[in-house]
Amino acid sequence: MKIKYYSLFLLISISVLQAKTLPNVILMMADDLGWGDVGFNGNKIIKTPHLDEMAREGVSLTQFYSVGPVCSPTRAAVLTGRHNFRTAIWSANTGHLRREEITIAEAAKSKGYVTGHFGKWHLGTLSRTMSSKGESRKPAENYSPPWDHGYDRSFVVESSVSTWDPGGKGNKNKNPFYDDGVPLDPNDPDSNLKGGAGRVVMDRVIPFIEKAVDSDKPFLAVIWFNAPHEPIRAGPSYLAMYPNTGDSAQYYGCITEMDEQVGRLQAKLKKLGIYDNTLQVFCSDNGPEGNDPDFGDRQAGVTGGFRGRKSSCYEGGVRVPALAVWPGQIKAGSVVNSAVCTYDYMPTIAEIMGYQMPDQRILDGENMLPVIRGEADRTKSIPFRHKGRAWLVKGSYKMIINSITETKSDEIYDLSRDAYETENINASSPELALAMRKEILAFLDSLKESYEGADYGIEAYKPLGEWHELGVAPASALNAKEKAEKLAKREKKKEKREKEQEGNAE
Ligand SMILES: [Ca+2]
Repeated sequence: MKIKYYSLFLLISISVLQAKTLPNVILMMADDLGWGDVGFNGNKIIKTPHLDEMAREGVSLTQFYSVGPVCSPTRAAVLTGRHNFRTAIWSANTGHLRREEITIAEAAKSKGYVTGHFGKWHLGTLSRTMSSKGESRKPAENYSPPWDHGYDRSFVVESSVSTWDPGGKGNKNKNPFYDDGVPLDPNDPDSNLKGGAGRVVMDRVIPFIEKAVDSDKPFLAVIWFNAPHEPIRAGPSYLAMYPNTGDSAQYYGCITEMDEQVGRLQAKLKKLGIYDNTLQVFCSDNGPEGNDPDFGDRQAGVTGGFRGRKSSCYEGGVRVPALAVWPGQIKAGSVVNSAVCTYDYMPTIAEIMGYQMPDQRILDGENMLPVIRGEADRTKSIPFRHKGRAWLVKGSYKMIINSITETKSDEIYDLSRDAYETENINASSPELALAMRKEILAFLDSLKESYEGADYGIEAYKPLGEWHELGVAPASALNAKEKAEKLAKREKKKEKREKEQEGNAE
Protein backbone atom coordinates (compact mmCIF):
# COMPACT_ATOMS: atom_id res chain seq x y z
CA MET A 1 0.00 0.00 0.00
CA LYS A 2 2.79 2.35 1.00
CA ILE A 3 4.52 1.72 -2.29
CA LYS A 4 1.34 2.56 -4.14
CA TYR A 5 1.00 5.90 -2.33
CA TYR A 6 4.62 6.62 -2.94
CA SER A 7 4.21 5.93 -6.69
CA LEU A 8 1.16 8.15 -6.82
CA PHE A 9 3.06 10.93 -5.06
CA LEU A 10 5.94 10.52 -7.49
CA LEU A 11 3.57 10.59 -10.44
CA ILE A 12 1.90 13.79 -9.23
CA SER A 13 5.30 15.38 -8.56
CA ILE A 14 6.45 14.56 -12.07
CA SER A 15 3.30 15.93 -13.68
CA VAL A 16 3.54 19.16 -11.63
CA LEU A 17 7.17 19.48 -12.65
CA GLN A 18 6.29 18.90 -16.30
CA ALA A 19 3.44 21.37 -16.17
CA LYS A 20 5.81 23.96 -14.74
CA THR A 21 8.33 23.64 -17.53
CA LEU A 22 5.81 23.40 -20.36
CA PRO A 23 5.71 26.56 -22.47
CA ASN A 24 2.79 28.96 -22.50
CA VAL A 25 0.91 29.23 -25.78
CA ILE A 26 -0.73 32.38 -27.13
CA LEU A 27 -2.68 32.18 -30.39
CA MET A 28 -3.73 35.56 -31.73
CA MET A 29 -5.94 36.16 -34.74
CA ALA A 30 -7.16 39.27 -36.52
CA ASP A 31 -10.50 39.36 -38.35
CA ASP A 32 -10.45 40.00 -42.13
CA LEU A 33 -6.87 41.32 -42.11
CA GLY A 34 -5.38 41.03 -45.60
CA TRP A 35 -1.99 39.47 -46.33
CA GLY A 36 -0.72 42.87 -47.41
CA ASP A 37 -2.12 44.85 -44.45
CA VAL A 38 0.95 44.59 -42.21
CA GLY A 39 4.34 46.25 -42.26
CA PHE A 40 6.17 42.89 -42.15
CA ASN A 41 4.56 41.99 -45.48
CA GLY A 42 5.53 45.30 -47.03
CA ASN A 43 2.63 47.62 -46.28
CA LYS A 44 3.95 51.21 -46.31
CA ILE A 45 0.84 52.96 -44.96
CA ILE A 46 -0.56 50.90 -42.10
CA LYS A 47 1.44 51.22 -38.90
CA THR A 48 1.99 47.81 -37.28
CA PRO A 49 5.29 48.36 -35.44
CA HIS A 50 4.70 45.76 -32.76
CA LEU A 51 3.74 42.97 -35.15
CA ASP A 52 6.75 43.91 -37.27
CA GLU A 53 8.93 43.67 -34.16
CA MET A 54 7.52 40.21 -33.43
CA ALA A 55 8.37 39.15 -36.99
CA ARG A 56 11.94 40.36 -36.35
CA GLU A 57 12.10 38.36 -33.13
CA GLY A 58 10.60 35.25 -34.69
CA VAL A 59 9.59 33.88 -38.05
CA SER A 60 7.48 35.44 -40.76
CA LEU A 61 5.30 32.80 -42.47
CA THR A 62 4.67 33.91 -46.04
CA GLN A 63 2.45 30.99 -47.07
CA PHE A 64 0.16 30.62 -44.10
CA TYR A 65 -3.42 29.50 -44.79
CA SER A 66 -6.33 30.45 -42.57
CA VAL A 67 -8.09 27.39 -44.10
CA GLY A 68 -11.52 29.05 -44.19
CA PRO A 69 -12.02 32.01 -46.55
CA VAL A 70 -14.57 33.33 -44.01
CA CYS A 71 -14.77 33.55 -40.19
CA SER A 72 -16.40 30.54 -38.49
CA PRO A 73 -14.76 27.86 -40.68
CA THR A 74 -11.26 29.08 -39.82
CA ARG A 75 -12.12 29.27 -36.13
CA ALA A 76 -13.29 25.65 -36.14
CA ALA A 77 -10.01 24.62 -37.82
CA VAL A 78 -7.96 26.54 -35.22
CA LEU A 79 -9.62 24.87 -32.24
CA THR A 80 -9.98 21.31 -33.56
CA GLY A 81 -7.23 20.85 -36.18
CA ARG A 82 -9.97 19.66 -38.52
CA HIS A 83 -11.96 21.00 -41.43
CA ASN A 84 -15.13 22.84 -40.40
CA PHE A 85 -17.43 20.47 -42.33
CA ARG A 86 -16.44 17.71 -39.89
CA THR A 87 -18.34 19.63 -37.22
CA ALA A 88 -21.15 20.72 -39.60
CA ILE A 89 -20.08 24.35 -39.79
CA TRP A 90 -20.80 25.15 -43.44
CA SER A 91 -19.95 28.83 -43.40
CA ALA A 92 -20.02 31.92 -41.17
CA ASN A 93 -22.85 31.87 -38.61
CA THR A 94 -24.04 28.37 -39.50
CA GLY A 95 -23.83 25.24 -37.36
CA HIS A 96 -21.69 25.14 -34.24
CA LEU A 97 -18.69 23.50 -32.65
CA ARG A 98 -20.10 20.12 -31.67
CA ARG A 99 -19.63 18.86 -28.14
CA GLU A 100 -17.91 15.71 -29.44
CA GLU A 101 -15.06 17.67 -31.04
CA ILE A 102 -11.82 17.83 -29.06
CA THR A 103 -10.44 21.36 -28.78
CA ILE A 104 -6.93 22.64 -28.16
CA ALA A 105 -8.27 24.06 -24.88
CA GLU A 106 -9.37 20.59 -23.75
CA ALA A 107 -6.01 19.15 -24.79
CA ALA A 108 -4.14 21.87 -22.88
CA LYS A 109 -6.33 21.59 -19.81
CA SER A 110 -5.68 17.86 -19.62
CA LYS A 111 -1.95 18.65 -19.43
CA GLY A 112 -2.30 21.07 -16.52
CA TYR A 113 -2.73 24.33 -18.42
CA VAL A 114 -5.14 27.09 -17.51
CA THR A 115 -7.06 28.09 -20.59
CA GLY A 116 -8.66 31.35 -21.69
CA HIS A 117 -10.50 32.59 -24.75
CA PHE A 118 -10.82 36.31 -25.49
CA GLY A 119 -12.65 38.33 -28.16
CA LYS A 120 -14.75 36.96 -30.96
CA TRP A 121 -16.18 33.43 -30.68
CA HIS A 122 -18.34 32.75 -33.75
CA LEU A 123 -18.64 29.00 -33.21
CA GLY A 124 -22.17 28.92 -31.89
CA THR A 125 -24.44 31.01 -29.68
CA LEU A 126 -23.55 32.06 -26.13
CA SER A 127 -27.14 31.91 -24.92
CA ARG A 128 -29.90 29.35 -25.44
CA THR A 129 -32.51 32.05 -25.93
CA MET A 130 -30.75 34.86 -27.80
CA SER A 131 -28.44 35.25 -30.78
CA SER A 132 -26.84 38.28 -32.42
CA LYS A 133 -28.25 36.88 -35.66
CA GLY A 134 -31.81 36.55 -34.38
CA GLU A 135 -34.19 33.61 -34.15
CA SER A 136 -33.12 32.12 -37.49
CA ARG A 137 -29.76 31.27 -35.88
CA LYS A 138 -31.69 28.83 -33.64
CA PRO A 139 -29.91 29.74 -30.40
CA ALA A 140 -31.20 26.70 -28.48
CA GLU A 141 -29.92 24.30 -31.14
CA ASN A 142 -26.63 26.09 -31.76
CA TYR A 143 -25.72 26.92 -28.18
CA SER A 144 -22.04 26.07 -27.94
CA PRO A 145 -20.08 28.50 -25.77
CA PRO A 146 -16.34 28.36 -24.98
CA TRP A 147 -17.02 27.32 -21.38
CA ASP A 148 -18.34 24.02 -22.76
CA HIS A 149 -15.15 23.43 -24.75
CA GLY A 150 -12.36 23.35 -22.20
CA TYR A 151 -11.93 27.02 -21.32
CA ASP A 152 -11.49 28.02 -17.69
CA ARG A 153 -11.84 31.71 -18.48
CA SER A 154 -13.68 33.47 -21.27
CA PHE A 155 -14.45 37.03 -22.30
CA VAL A 156 -16.24 36.67 -25.60
CA VAL A 157 -18.77 38.05 -28.02
CA GLU A 158 -20.88 35.82 -30.31
CA SER A 159 -20.15 37.66 -33.57
CA SER A 160 -18.60 40.87 -34.91
CA VAL A 161 -18.72 44.11 -32.94
CA SER A 162 -17.51 47.59 -33.81
CA THR A 163 -13.74 48.05 -33.58
CA TRP A 164 -14.37 51.20 -31.48
CA ASP A 165 -16.75 51.17 -28.49
CA PRO A 166 -17.31 47.43 -29.09
CA GLY A 167 -19.87 47.00 -26.31
CA GLY A 168 -22.71 48.38 -28.40
CA LYS A 169 -25.21 50.95 -27.27
CA GLY A 170 -27.32 49.40 -24.58
CA ASN A 171 -29.72 46.77 -23.39
CA LYS A 172 -31.32 46.23 -26.80
CA ASN A 173 -27.99 44.84 -27.89
CA LYS A 174 -28.28 41.18 -28.91
CA ASN A 175 -24.53 40.75 -29.19
CA PRO A 176 -23.12 41.55 -25.76
CA PHE A 177 -19.74 40.56 -24.39
CA TYR A 178 -20.01 37.63 -21.98
CA ASP A 179 -17.61 37.69 -19.06
CA ASP A 180 -17.34 34.08 -17.90
CA GLY A 181 -20.83 33.53 -19.24
CA VAL A 182 -22.42 36.69 -17.84
CA PRO A 183 -23.60 39.24 -20.47
CA LEU A 184 -22.29 42.76 -19.86
CA ASP A 185 -24.29 45.97 -20.16
CA PRO A 186 -22.15 48.62 -21.90
CA ASN A 187 -23.97 51.33 -19.95
CA ASP A 188 -22.75 49.92 -16.65
CA PRO A 189 -19.84 52.23 -15.75
CA ASP A 190 -17.83 49.21 -14.57
CA SER A 191 -18.22 47.26 -17.82
CA ASN A 192 -15.07 48.74 -19.40
CA LEU A 193 -16.29 48.42 -22.98
CA LYS A 194 -15.50 51.86 -24.37
CA GLY A 195 -12.73 52.84 -26.74
CA GLY A 196 -10.57 50.49 -28.79
CA ALA A 197 -11.80 46.91 -29.16
CA GLY A 198 -8.22 45.67 -28.88
CA ARG A 199 -7.75 47.35 -25.53
CA VAL A 200 -11.13 46.12 -24.24
CA VAL A 201 -10.06 42.54 -24.95
CA MET A 202 -6.45 42.90 -23.77
CA ASP A 203 -7.68 44.36 -20.45
CA ARG A 204 -9.04 40.88 -19.79
CA VAL A 205 -6.14 38.88 -21.21
CA ILE A 206 -3.47 40.45 -19.03
CA PRO A 207 -5.02 39.67 -15.62
CA PHE A 208 -5.62 36.11 -16.84
CA ILE A 209 -1.92 35.73 -17.64
CA GLU A 210 -0.81 37.35 -14.39
CA LYS A 211 -3.03 34.97 -12.44
CA ALA A 212 -1.65 31.94 -14.28
CA VAL A 213 1.91 33.06 -13.57
CA ASP A 214 1.04 33.64 -9.90
CA SER A 215 -0.35 30.13 -9.62
CA ASP A 216 2.73 28.69 -11.34
CA LYS A 217 0.73 27.10 -14.12
CA PRO A 218 1.33 27.20 -17.87
CA PHE A 219 -1.47 28.85 -19.85
CA LEU A 220 -3.13 28.75 -23.23
CA ALA A 221 -4.59 32.12 -24.31
CA VAL A 222 -6.59 32.30 -27.52
CA ILE A 223 -7.14 35.94 -28.53
CA TRP A 224 -9.43 36.68 -31.46
CA PHE A 225 -9.39 40.41 -32.16
CA ASN A 226 -12.32 42.16 -33.85
CA ALA A 227 -10.20 44.40 -36.08
CA PRO A 228 -10.42 45.09 -38.95
CA HIS A 229 -13.87 43.47 -39.48
CA GLU A 230 -16.94 45.64 -39.98
CA PRO A 231 -18.21 47.84 -38.38
CA ILE A 232 -14.83 49.44 -38.98
CA ARG A 233 -14.16 52.41 -36.72
CA ALA A 234 -11.12 54.03 -35.16
CA GLY A 235 -10.87 56.50 -32.30
CA PRO A 236 -9.71 60.12 -32.79
CA SER A 237 -6.04 59.57 -31.89
CA TYR A 238 -5.78 56.71 -34.41
CA LEU A 239 -7.55 58.67 -37.15
CA ALA A 240 -5.05 61.47 -36.57
CA MET A 241 -2.22 59.07 -37.51
CA TYR A 242 -3.59 58.80 -41.05
CA PRO A 243 -4.29 62.31 -42.38
CA ASN A 244 -5.48 62.74 -45.97
CA THR A 245 -6.50 59.09 -46.38
CA GLY A 246 -10.25 59.67 -46.30
CA ASP A 247 -12.39 56.91 -44.83
CA SER A 248 -9.48 54.46 -45.10
CA ALA A 249 -8.13 56.07 -41.92
CA GLN A 250 -10.84 54.17 -40.03
CA TYR A 251 -9.48 50.87 -41.37
CA TYR A 252 -5.83 51.73 -40.85
CA GLY A 253 -6.52 53.17 -37.40
CA CYS A 254 -8.34 50.11 -36.05
CA ILE A 255 -5.43 47.90 -37.15
CA THR A 256 -2.95 50.16 -35.41
CA GLU A 257 -5.08 50.07 -32.26
CA MET A 258 -4.92 46.26 -32.33
CA ASP A 259 -1.16 46.36 -32.99
CA GLU A 260 -0.67 48.63 -29.98
CA GLN A 261 -2.36 46.02 -27.79
CA VAL A 262 -0.18 43.26 -29.25
CA GLY A 263 2.76 45.44 -28.19
CA ARG A 264 1.30 45.92 -24.72
CA LEU A 265 1.07 42.13 -24.39
CA GLN A 266 4.71 41.69 -25.47
CA ALA A 267 5.88 44.20 -22.85
CA LYS A 268 3.86 42.40 -20.19
CA LEU A 269 5.27 38.97 -21.09
CA LYS A 270 8.79 40.38 -20.87
CA LYS A 271 8.08 42.07 -17.55
CA LEU A 272 6.69 38.83 -16.12
CA GLY A 273 9.81 37.00 -17.30
CA ILE A 274 7.84 34.52 -19.40
CA TYR A 275 8.50 35.89 -22.89
CA ASP A 276 11.14 33.25 -23.68
CA ASN A 277 8.99 30.37 -22.50
CA THR A 278 5.96 31.33 -24.58
CA LEU A 279 5.08 30.26 -28.10
CA GLN A 280 3.08 32.96 -29.84
CA VAL A 281 1.43 32.72 -33.23
CA PHE A 282 -0.42 35.57 -34.95
CA CYS A 283 -2.55 35.23 -38.09
CA SER A 284 -5.74 36.45 -39.74
CA ASP A 285 -8.91 34.37 -40.20
CA ASN A 286 -9.41 35.13 -43.93
CA GLY A 287 -8.58 37.65 -46.62
CA PRO A 288 -9.75 41.27 -46.70
CA GLU A 289 -13.42 42.20 -47.11
CA GLY A 290 -14.92 44.02 -50.07
CA ASN A 291 -13.59 44.83 -53.53
CA ASP A 292 -10.16 46.08 -54.45
CA PRO A 293 -10.18 49.38 -52.59
CA ASP A 294 -10.13 52.79 -54.18
CA PHE A 295 -8.26 55.46 -52.28
CA GLY A 296 -10.30 56.53 -49.29
CA ASP A 297 -12.52 53.44 -49.02
CA ARG A 298 -13.31 52.20 -45.56
CA GLN A 299 -12.81 48.59 -46.65
CA ALA A 300 -9.20 49.36 -47.48
CA GLY A 301 -7.63 45.93 -47.00
CA VAL A 302 -5.11 44.65 -49.51
CA THR A 303 -4.02 41.12 -50.39
CA GLY A 304 -0.51 42.08 -51.42
CA GLY A 305 -1.29 41.15 -55.01
CA PHE A 306 -2.83 37.74 -54.40
CA ARG A 307 -5.94 36.91 -56.40
CA GLY A 308 -9.35 37.10 -54.73
CA ARG A 309 -10.43 38.46 -51.37
CA LYS A 310 -12.52 37.21 -48.43
CA SER A 311 -14.79 34.27 -49.44
CA SER A 312 -12.57 33.34 -52.39
CA CYS A 313 -10.82 30.02 -52.98
CA TYR A 314 -7.91 31.92 -54.51
CA GLU A 315 -4.90 32.88 -52.44
CA GLY A 316 -6.24 36.32 -51.48
CA GLY A 317 -9.11 34.60 -49.65
CA VAL A 318 -7.06 32.19 -47.57
CA ARG A 319 -3.39 33.20 -47.58
CA VAL A 320 -3.08 35.50 -44.59
CA PRO A 321 -0.38 37.42 -42.73
CA ALA A 322 1.22 35.26 -40.05
CA LEU A 323 4.20 35.04 -37.74
CA ALA A 324 5.43 32.96 -34.83
CA VAL A 325 7.71 33.84 -31.93
CA TRP A 326 9.38 31.48 -29.47
CA PRO A 327 12.82 32.73 -28.43
CA GLY A 328 15.49 30.04 -28.43
CA GLN A 329 13.19 27.68 -30.33
CA ILE A 330 12.47 29.66 -33.49
CA LYS A 331 15.22 31.59 -35.22
CA ALA A 332 14.85 35.35 -34.88
CA GLY A 333 14.28 37.23 -38.12
CA SER A 334 13.72 34.12 -40.21
CA VAL A 335 11.32 33.83 -43.11
CA VAL A 336 9.64 30.53 -44.02
CA ASN A 337 8.02 30.18 -47.42
CA SER A 338 6.80 26.61 -46.92
CA ALA A 339 3.05 26.19 -46.38
CA VAL A 340 1.58 26.05 -42.89
CA CYS A 341 -2.01 26.51 -41.73
CA THR A 342 -4.45 26.68 -38.85
CA TYR A 343 -5.09 22.89 -39.06
CA ASP A 344 -1.54 22.58 -37.74
CA TYR A 345 -2.25 24.15 -34.35
CA MET A 346 -3.70 21.01 -32.75
CA PRO A 347 -0.87 18.65 -33.84
CA THR A 348 1.72 21.26 -32.86
CA ILE A 349 0.21 21.84 -29.45
CA ALA A 350 -0.13 18.09 -28.93
CA GLU A 351 3.58 17.71 -29.70
CA ILE A 352 4.63 20.51 -27.37
CA MET A 353 2.43 19.42 -24.49
CA GLY A 354 2.85 15.67 -24.94
CA TYR A 355 -0.86 15.27 -25.58
CA GLN A 356 -2.25 12.19 -27.28
CA MET A 357 -5.60 12.22 -29.02
CA PRO A 358 -7.81 9.64 -27.27
CA ASP A 359 -9.03 8.16 -30.55
CA GLN A 360 -8.19 7.78 -34.22
CA ARG A 361 -10.11 10.81 -35.50
CA ILE A 362 -8.65 12.50 -38.53
CA LEU A 363 -6.58 15.62 -38.03
CA ASP A 364 -6.13 17.60 -41.24
CA GLY A 365 -2.81 19.24 -40.33
CA GLU A 366 0.63 18.34 -39.02
CA ASN A 367 3.06 19.53 -36.37
CA MET A 368 4.36 22.81 -37.80
CA LEU A 369 7.47 23.12 -35.63
CA PRO A 370 9.96 21.49 -38.05
CA VAL A 371 8.62 23.75 -40.82
CA ILE A 372 8.64 27.02 -38.92
CA ARG A 373 12.09 26.27 -37.60
CA GLY A 374 13.19 25.94 -41.21
CA GLU A 375 14.28 22.34 -40.65
CA ALA A 376 11.87 20.58 -43.01
CA ASP A 377 9.25 21.13 -45.65
CA ARG A 378 5.65 20.29 -45.07
CA THR A 379 4.76 16.64 -45.63
CA LYS A 380 0.94 16.75 -45.83
CA SER A 381 -1.27 18.35 -48.47
CA ILE A 382 -3.67 21.06 -47.28
CA PRO A 383 -7.29 20.38 -48.28
CA PHE A 384 -10.02 23.05 -48.40
CA ARG A 385 -13.76 23.13 -48.99
CA HIS A 386 -16.02 26.19 -49.08
CA LYS A 387 -19.49 26.42 -50.60
CA GLY A 388 -19.36 25.11 -54.17
CA ARG A 389 -15.62 24.60 -54.31
CA ALA A 390 -13.00 22.25 -52.98
CA TRP A 391 -9.28 22.74 -53.36
CA LEU A 392 -5.93 21.32 -52.38
CA VAL A 393 -2.42 22.67 -51.91
CA LYS A 394 0.03 19.85 -52.55
CA GLY A 395 3.68 20.82 -52.60
CA SER A 396 3.87 23.82 -54.89
CA TYR A 397 0.65 22.93 -56.74
CA LYS A 398 -2.89 24.01 -56.07
CA MET A 399 -5.96 22.42 -57.61
CA ILE A 400 -9.49 23.85 -57.49
CA ILE A 401 -12.60 21.85 -58.45
CA ASN A 402 -16.32 22.62 -58.34
CA SER A 403 -17.86 19.30 -59.24
CA ILE A 404 -17.43 15.67 -58.19
CA THR A 405 -17.84 14.36 -61.71
CA GLU A 406 -17.27 17.24 -64.13
CA THR A 407 -13.60 18.05 -64.73
CA LYS A 408 -13.92 20.73 -67.43
CA SER A 409 -13.61 23.66 -65.09
CA ASP A 410 -10.80 22.25 -62.93
CA GLU A 411 -7.90 24.59 -62.31
CA ILE A 412 -4.30 23.89 -61.34
CA TYR A 413 -1.70 26.54 -60.52
CA ASP A 414 1.99 26.16 -59.78
CA LEU A 415 2.30 28.48 -56.80
CA SER A 416 6.11 28.33 -56.86
CA ARG A 417 6.19 30.40 -60.03
CA ASP A 418 2.62 31.67 -60.26
CA ALA A 419 1.49 32.62 -56.75
CA TYR A 420 -1.00 35.09 -58.24
CA GLU A 421 -2.81 32.23 -60.02
CA THR A 422 -2.87 33.59 -63.54
CA GLU A 423 -2.05 30.49 -65.60
CA ASN A 424 -4.25 27.39 -65.30
CA ILE A 425 -2.03 24.40 -66.15
CA ASN A 426 -4.74 21.77 -65.62
CA ALA A 427 -5.01 20.79 -69.29
CA SER A 428 -1.27 20.32 -69.67
CA SER A 429 -0.83 18.29 -66.45
CA PRO A 430 -3.08 15.20 -66.82
CA GLU A 431 -1.24 12.95 -64.36
CA LEU A 432 -1.00 15.61 -61.70
CA ALA A 433 -4.67 16.47 -62.24
CA LEU A 434 -5.71 12.86 -61.76
CA ALA A 435 -3.69 12.44 -58.56
CA MET A 436 -4.82 15.72 -57.02
CA ARG A 437 -8.46 15.16 -57.93
CA LYS A 438 -8.34 11.73 -56.31
CA GLU A 439 -6.98 13.25 -53.12
CA ILE A 440 -9.67 15.94 -53.06
CA LEU A 441 -12.48 13.40 -53.57
CA ALA A 442 -11.14 11.19 -50.77
CA PHE A 443 -11.03 14.26 -48.54
CA LEU A 444 -14.67 15.09 -49.35
CA ASP A 445 -15.74 11.52 -48.50
CA SER A 446 -13.87 11.74 -45.24
CA LEU A 447 -15.59 15.05 -44.39
CA LYS A 448 -18.94 13.42 -44.86
CA GLU A 449 -18.03 10.47 -42.65
CA SER A 450 -16.95 12.83 -39.88
CA TYR A 451 -20.11 14.89 -40.29
CA GLU A 452 -22.12 11.68 -39.84
CA GLY A 453 -20.30 11.11 -36.57
CA ALA A 454 -17.88 8.35 -37.59
CA ASP A 455 -15.13 9.83 -35.36
CA TYR A 456 -17.12 9.96 -32.17
CA GLY A 457 -17.77 6.31 -31.41
CA ILE A 458 -21.43 7.10 -30.73
CA GLU A 459 -23.93 4.56 -31.92
CA ALA A 460 -26.44 6.00 -34.45
CA TYR A 461 -25.15 9.55 -34.14
CA LYS A 462 -27.73 12.03 -35.45
CA PRO A 463 -26.02 15.04 -37.04
CA LEU A 464 -27.74 18.41 -36.98
CA GLY A 465 -27.84 20.27 -40.27
CA GLU A 466 -27.97 18.88 -43.74
CA TRP A 467 -24.90 17.58 -45.58
CA HIS A 468 -23.69 19.83 -48.43
CA GLU A 469 -22.65 17.82 -51.46
CA LEU A 470 -20.18 19.53 -53.77
CA GLY A 471 -21.95 20.93 -56.81
CA VAL A 472 -25.43 20.09 -55.47
CA ALA A 473 -27.58 22.58 -53.58
CA PRO A 474 -28.96 21.11 -50.35
CA ALA A 475 -32.64 20.11 -50.62
CA SER A 476 -33.57 22.84 -48.20
CA ALA A 477 -31.79 25.53 -50.26
CA LEU A 478 -33.74 28.73 -50.47
CA ASN A 479 -35.98 29.14 -53.47
CA ALA A 480 -35.56 32.15 -55.77
CA LYS A 481 -38.13 34.28 -53.98
CA GLU A 482 -36.65 33.63 -50.57
CA LYS A 483 -33.20 34.39 -51.92
CA ALA A 484 -34.33 37.73 -53.37
CA GLU A 485 -35.98 38.66 -50.08
CA LYS A 486 -32.90 37.75 -48.13
CA LEU A 487 -30.71 39.78 -50.47
CA ALA A 488 -32.96 42.84 -50.21
CA LYS A 489 -32.90 42.57 -46.42
CA ARG A 490 -29.12 42.36 -46.45
CA GLU A 491 -28.82 45.42 -48.70
CA LYS A 492 -31.08 47.39 -46.40
CA LYS A 493 -28.98 46.38 -43.42
CA LYS A 494 -25.82 47.38 -45.24
CA GLU A 495 -27.21 50.81 -46.06
CA LYS A 496 -28.21 51.31 -42.44
CA ARG A 497 -24.75 50.27 -41.27
CA GLU A 498 -23.05 52.60 -43.71
CA LYS A 499 -25.23 55.46 -42.47
CA GLU A 500 -24.27 54.62 -38.90
CA GLN A 501 -20.61 54.51 -39.81
CA GLU A 502 -20.90 57.91 -41.48
CA GLY A 503 -22.55 59.23 -38.34
CA ASN A 504 -19.79 57.80 -36.19
CA ALA A 505 -17.10 59.25 -38.40
CA GLU A 506 -18.33 62.80 -37.83
CA1 LIG B 1 -13.22 37.10 -40.76
